[in-house]
Amino acid sequence: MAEIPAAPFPFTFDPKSMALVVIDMQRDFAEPGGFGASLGNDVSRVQKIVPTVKKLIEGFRAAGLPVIHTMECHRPDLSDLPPAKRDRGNPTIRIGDEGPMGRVLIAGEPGTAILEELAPLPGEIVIEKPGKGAFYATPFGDELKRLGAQQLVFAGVTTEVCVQTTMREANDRGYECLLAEDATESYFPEFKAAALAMIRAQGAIVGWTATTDEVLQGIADA
Ligand code: C5J
Repeated sequence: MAEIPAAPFPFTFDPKSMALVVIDMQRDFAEPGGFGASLGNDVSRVQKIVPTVKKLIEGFRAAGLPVIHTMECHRPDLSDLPPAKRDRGNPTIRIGDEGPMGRVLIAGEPGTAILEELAPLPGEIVIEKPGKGAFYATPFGDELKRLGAQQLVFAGVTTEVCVQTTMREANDRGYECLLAEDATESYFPEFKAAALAMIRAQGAIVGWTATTDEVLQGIADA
């Protein structure tokens, strides 16, 4: 077994069962004119982690380990968008509306795409998810089983919403989860700090956290 010097204690792993899950690094959350900005958020916070997420992705690829990407998005007919989700908040444009980057958070629209720098390679798994968690109404669980993945490293946005929800869902399903601290971000720095603390509290009740360099060093030493 290999080891990453994580908090609250080292994360031991078998490289054969490791995968990277990159959550929702989409233009709609990172660029002006998208869903995140429509809710009044400072999207530059998300842009700042792009080089670190890229480094993590490239490290997994170089080690021959799977990279899975998720995208929060809905069908063009909105049949998978509960009114409770569409009506929430006070955005300038709602999910499904026409915005500067096409229809907001709709599959296939320019704004829904993963950022170009982090684009999936042909053959990498891309999970389109209508919820905050990646297991709900998607083939994510089946894909993890197919890969034989048991230990998951997480990156992406936002820390306390889609990342934490997916980590909690994965933890309940028996996966061991580690969040790369500097490859995730929130629009609210205090929520990011709280989410990291919650995840590793009580002896890793949801999982572990470590820096991208610590993760990549652990993989390189394995
Ligand atoms: C949000 C996400 N925050 N990907 N989505 O609505 O975290």
